Amino acid sequence: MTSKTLIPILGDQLSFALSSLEDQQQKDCILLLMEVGEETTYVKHHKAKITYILSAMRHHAKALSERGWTVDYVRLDDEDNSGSFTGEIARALERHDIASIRVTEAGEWRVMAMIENWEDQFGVPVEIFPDTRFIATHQEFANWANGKKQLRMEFFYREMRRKTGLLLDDDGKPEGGKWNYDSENRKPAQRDLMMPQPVRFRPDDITREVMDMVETRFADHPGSLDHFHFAVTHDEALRQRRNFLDNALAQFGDYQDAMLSGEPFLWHAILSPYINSGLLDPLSLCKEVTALYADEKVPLNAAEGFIRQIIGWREYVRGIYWREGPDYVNRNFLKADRALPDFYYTGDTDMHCLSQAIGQTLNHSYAHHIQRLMITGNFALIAGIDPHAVHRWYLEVYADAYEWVELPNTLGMSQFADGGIIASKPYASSGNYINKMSDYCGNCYYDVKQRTGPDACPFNALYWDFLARNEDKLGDNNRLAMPYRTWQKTAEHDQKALRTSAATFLKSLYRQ
Ligand code: FAD
Ligand code: DLZ
Ligand code: SF4
Repeated sequence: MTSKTLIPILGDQLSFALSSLEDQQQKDCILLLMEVGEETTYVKHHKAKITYILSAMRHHAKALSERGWTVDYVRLDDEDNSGSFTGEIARALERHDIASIRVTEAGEWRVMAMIENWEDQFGVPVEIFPDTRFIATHQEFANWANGKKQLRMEFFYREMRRKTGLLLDDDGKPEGGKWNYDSENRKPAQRDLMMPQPVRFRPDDITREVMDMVETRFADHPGSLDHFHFAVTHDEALRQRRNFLDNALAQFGDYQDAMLSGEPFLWHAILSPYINSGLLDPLSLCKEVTALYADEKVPLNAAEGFIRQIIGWREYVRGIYWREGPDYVNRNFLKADRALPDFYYTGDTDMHCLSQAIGQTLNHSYAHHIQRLMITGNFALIAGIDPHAVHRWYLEVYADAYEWVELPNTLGMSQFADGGIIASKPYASSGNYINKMSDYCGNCYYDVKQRTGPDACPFNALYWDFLARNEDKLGDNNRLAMPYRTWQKTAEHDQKALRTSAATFLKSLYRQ
C-alpha cells in the first residue's frame, strides 16, 4: 500500500474547487470530512444552522465520492468520534497510511491555531493553502491597509472593482460614472402580492436524518426546525441563485434597507449560507449580476449595490478580521456591560420591530442586513449590552455566521466596540429611522412619536441616553456633531426626562 495524502475539508469548505484539491491525483488522496462536537457546541448554534451545515457536508461528501474521490466521513454519532478536528486527524492517521496533510486555511483564528499545531503534534508534514474562494489575498488587504489612517470600505471596494474589472468601462472608469449608488437604495417598501420568495427545499432522507439527530442532541439550542427550507446541495443552491437573479435582483437596490412585518426575505438574495460554506462561488455570482446589467435585465443601482456587498463588504470584513488579530473579539470601546435580554431568545417583547426580527431569526435562522444592523444591533448598542454577548448571539443564530464575517459586522460595524475601525460613527438611531424604513411602528404597542413615558417608543429615550452617557468617547466625532448640538440645546428638564425614561425602561428589561 502506498502512502496517501490526507485532505481534511472543513464544514465551510464545501467547494469542488478548493485550493487543497488543486492538481491532486484522486488515487493518491483521502478526503476527510468530520462532524465533531466541538464545532457544533463552541457556541449554541441555531438548530437550523447545525442541520444546514451537517446536511450540506453529507451531501458534499456524496458528491465528491461520485466524482471519484476517496472520502472518509466521520459522523457525529459515530461511536469513537473524538469530538474535535484535531482528535479526528489523530484517528484518521491511525486508520490510513498517510505521508502528508494538505489543508485549505481555516476561516477563523480558533481553527487556524489547531491546524498550525498538527505538524508538530503528529510528525507529518502539513501544507496550508490560501483560501482562493476570496478575491483579495491577505497580502493584498495588508498592502491596501498599511499606512492608512482610516480603513474605509468604499476605497477598498474600488480596489476590488479594479482587480475584478466588474462594472468598469473600457477606460477602467466605473459604469455610469459613479462608484457607488447607495443613495438610490433607501426606499421603503410597499407590500406587493408579487413579492419574490426564496425557493423552499423539501428535506430529503439525508436532511431528515440530520434533523432527527439535531432535535434530540441539540434540544436546548435556540431556534426551530419547523420552517427548515435551506438548499443543502450545490444544485439546490444554484436554483436559489437563479431564483434571486430572475425574480428579486432588479429591485434589490431600491428596497435593500426596507422592512415589512411578516416578510422576512423581501428582495434579498438569501445566499449567504451557501456562499460562506462553499456551495456557491461569490465571484461567478457577481459576474452573472454584471452580465444581467449589461443585457439591460437589471438596473445599475441593483447590480452595483449587490456586487458591493460581496466584493466590497464581504472581502473588507474578512480583511479586518485577520488584520486585527485574535484579540479583536475582546474590544469594548464603549465599555458596555449589560446582559443580553432574554427576549433575544424568545422574541417575546412588545417592541414589534424586535419581535419581528428576532421571531424570524428563530424560525428561519435568517434576518437581512438592516434588521441585523438597525433593529437587533441598534437596540443592543443604545441599550448598552455587552458586545461580546451580542457577538455570541449573532454567531449562534444565523445560518451564515462564521466568526470571520460575523465578528467584524457585529463587534465593529454594529456595536462600535472597535472604536471606529469599521464604522465612522455608531449605527445608533431612534424610532424615527425604523418608522421611515418599515411598517413596524404602525403595529406596535409603543408610540414612535412619543419620546418619554411608559407608552413612548423605547428607542427614542435610549438613543439620547446612549449619546449622553458616551459623550466623553463620542463627543468629538464629527459625524455626530449635529445630534450632540441638538442634545446640548435640549432643555435640562427634557434631558432629565429622557434619561429617566431610558433608565426606567432598562430596569424593566431585566424584571422577571
Ligand atoms: P443580501 O442582502 O442579499 O446581500 C448579498 C450578499 O452580500 C450576501 O449573501 C452576503 O454574502 C454579502 N453581504 C452583504 N452584506 C455583507 C456584510 N456586511 N458582510 C459580509 N457579507 C455581506 N453576513 C454573513 O454572511 N454572516 C454573518 O455572520 C453576518 N453577521 C452580521 C451581523 C451583523 C450585526 C450585521 C449588521 C450584518 C451581518 N452580516 C453577516 C451581513 C449581512 O447581514 C448578511 O450577509 C446578509 O443579511 C445575508 O443575507 P442575504 O444573502 O439575503 O444578503
Ligand atoms: C459551524 C459548524 C458546525 C456547527 N459543525 C461543524 C462540523 O461538525 N464539522 C465541520 O467540519 N464544521 C462544522 N462547522 C463549521 C466549522 O465551525 C468551520 O468550518 C470552522 O469554523 C472553520 O472556520
Ligand atoms: Fe420599534 Fe419603537 Fe417602532 Fe415599536 S415604535 S416598532 S419599538 S421603533
